Amino acid sequence: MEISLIGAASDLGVSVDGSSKAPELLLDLFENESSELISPAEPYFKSRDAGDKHKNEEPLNRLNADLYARTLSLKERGIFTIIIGGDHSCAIPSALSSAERFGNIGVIWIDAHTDFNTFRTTETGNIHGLPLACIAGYECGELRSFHRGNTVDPRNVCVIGARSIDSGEKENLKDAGVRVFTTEDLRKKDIRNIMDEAFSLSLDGTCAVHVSFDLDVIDPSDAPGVSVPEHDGITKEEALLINSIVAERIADICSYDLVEYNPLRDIESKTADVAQQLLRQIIPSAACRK
Ligand SMILES: [Mn+2]
Repeated sequence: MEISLIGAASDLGVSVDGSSKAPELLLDLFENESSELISPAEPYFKSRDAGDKHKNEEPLNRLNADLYARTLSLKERGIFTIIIGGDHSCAIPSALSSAERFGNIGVIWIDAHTDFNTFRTTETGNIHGLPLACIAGYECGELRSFHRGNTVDPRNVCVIGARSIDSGEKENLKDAGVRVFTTEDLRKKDIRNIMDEAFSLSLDGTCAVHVSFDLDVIDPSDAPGVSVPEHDGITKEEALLINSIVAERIADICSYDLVEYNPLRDIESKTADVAQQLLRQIIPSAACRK
C-alpha cells in the first residue's frame, strides 16, 4: 500500500512549546517516503492565559480542518496515512477522517494520559487533553465541526499505558464506557494478552482500528523529550513490543499517529531515536499491507 507521512507542525494544544518542531526533524529521517508538512495558518497568537479554558481553539480547529481534508483525500486514493505530531490534538482529524472514509472504526490510544477531558472538566484548557473524548463523540463538538459523519463508539475505544488521569476525566471515561489498561496492568499481565484484548474490543462490530501513539507512554528515562512527562512509565523495549504487535496487525489498522515528541526537551536524542524506531516498525509493515 502506498504511504504518506503528514507532519502536523503545531503545539497549539499544549502550553509547553516545542512539539511543533518535531515533524520536520522526524520527516527528515524518512526522506524516501512521500511526506508533507502542515502548519497552522498565520497569523495566530498562542494563548497561555491560565484562565483560558479554550486555549487556541480557533487556530487549532483551522489546522485540524486542513489535516482532515488532506488525510481524507489521501485515504480516498487508497493511501495509508501516518500523522506525525505535534501535540496530540492532531489525532482528531486523523481518526475522524478514517471514520468518514471507512465507516465504523475502533481506536487504540497508547498514552500515559487518557486525553478524555472535555471543556467542562479540563483543568488547564490545553486542548491536547481532549482529543480522545472528541473522537468518541463525548461532548467536544466544537473540535470536530469539519466532520459530519459518525464519531467512534466509546465501547470500541481503549487506552494502553495510562497512569495520569484527572478526576473529572475519570468520571468521563466511566460514563462513556472506555476501557483503560494502565501501566500497572501492563506490568501485571502479559503485554500480548492485553493487546489481544485491545484489538478484540476495538474491532468488535467495526472494520478497522486507528492507532494513536503518544511517546509520553514511555518512561522519561528512555524518552525524556515530551511536553508532559509522567514518571513510572513503560520501558522503551516494552513500547517497541506494543508497537510491533500493532505492526503485525497492520491489516486491521486504518491509520496511525506518532505524537508529542518535543525536541526542545530531548536528552542525547533518546526520544528521537525511539520515535524513529517506532516508525521503522510501522512504515514497512504498512507498505506491505494490501
Ligand atoms: Mn500524553
